[in-house]
Amino acid sequence: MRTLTHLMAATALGATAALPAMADKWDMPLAYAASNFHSENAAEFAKCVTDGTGGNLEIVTHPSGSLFAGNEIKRAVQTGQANIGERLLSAHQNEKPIYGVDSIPFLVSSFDEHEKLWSIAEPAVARALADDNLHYLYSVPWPPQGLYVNKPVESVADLKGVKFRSYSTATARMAELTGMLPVQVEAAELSQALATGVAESFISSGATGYDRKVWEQLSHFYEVDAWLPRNAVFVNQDAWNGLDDATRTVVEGCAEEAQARGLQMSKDYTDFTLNGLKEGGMKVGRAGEALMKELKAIGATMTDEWLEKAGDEGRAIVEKYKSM
Ligand code: PCA
Repeated sequence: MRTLTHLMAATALGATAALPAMADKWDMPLAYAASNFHSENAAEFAKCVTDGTGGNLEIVTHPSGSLFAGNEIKRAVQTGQANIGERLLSAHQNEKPIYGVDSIPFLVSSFDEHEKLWSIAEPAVARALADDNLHYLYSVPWPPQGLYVNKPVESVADLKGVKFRSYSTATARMAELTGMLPVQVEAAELSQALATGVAESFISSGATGYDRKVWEQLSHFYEVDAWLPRNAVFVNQDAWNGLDDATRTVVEGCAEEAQARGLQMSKDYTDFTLNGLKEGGMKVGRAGEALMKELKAIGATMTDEWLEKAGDEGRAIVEKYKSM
């Protein structure tokens, strides 16, 4: 009997030693609706990792701010409350100006220009994230940003006193400089903010207006192409360090695919959602010349302010972009 027990214990030990590393499950908080292209892309990325590691690393996405609200996600991953997450980086420009490199008004107005800027800025952003205990994996741009309002607007004077929903320092600053009254609201709370009159205007992509069905409250979307901000996906540095090489290779491969796929999804979603706004009854079109001229003057002020804060690193990125 003693011998049998010993034998069983030895077999169990041997079997354990032969098993691969313990399977791990990572929760991935996302701020935007499950049907939004960023969230769909992240779900595909999560599946790619889960399948590619044979279930050794399972990633489970939690859209709509259901696990952590948008403005909590970066801190949650930094501190290891979640191992991985996605966040709109420009919402953290107040922490480090480099996080707002994608929100310098009117520096880039199209996907191609934006990708050119990002190819220069990406290493600096990754370094800033590393400094925040975050390992950068991939990022995807939102479509160009336009102005949503509940009335026709021909000049900045028409915006005075309008209650404005902001999602970043840049959107809030633009509101201030146009005489609007900014209040920070996550996309997940946007419909409610509009329905209760907390906000009556905002700057965003056609995508977010479409996701949140804003035609129920708002009448106009002016395409001003102010900038294209990015969502970034990052991993807690300690969690990343804990992965073996084979797992890291799978995650990196899936991330590279997600970055390319997400860019295409963003482009495809642009026209689809602008058409959706029109079908919802909104007037969608380019802003008039007078309004554009005034917004660009405000943009120039904001660009100077950003360059001042971002110092040599920021200036070098913008100068390199302009010289390309
Ligand atoms: N949608 C997000 C950020 C940029 C965008 O297009 C939002 O409005 O919160």
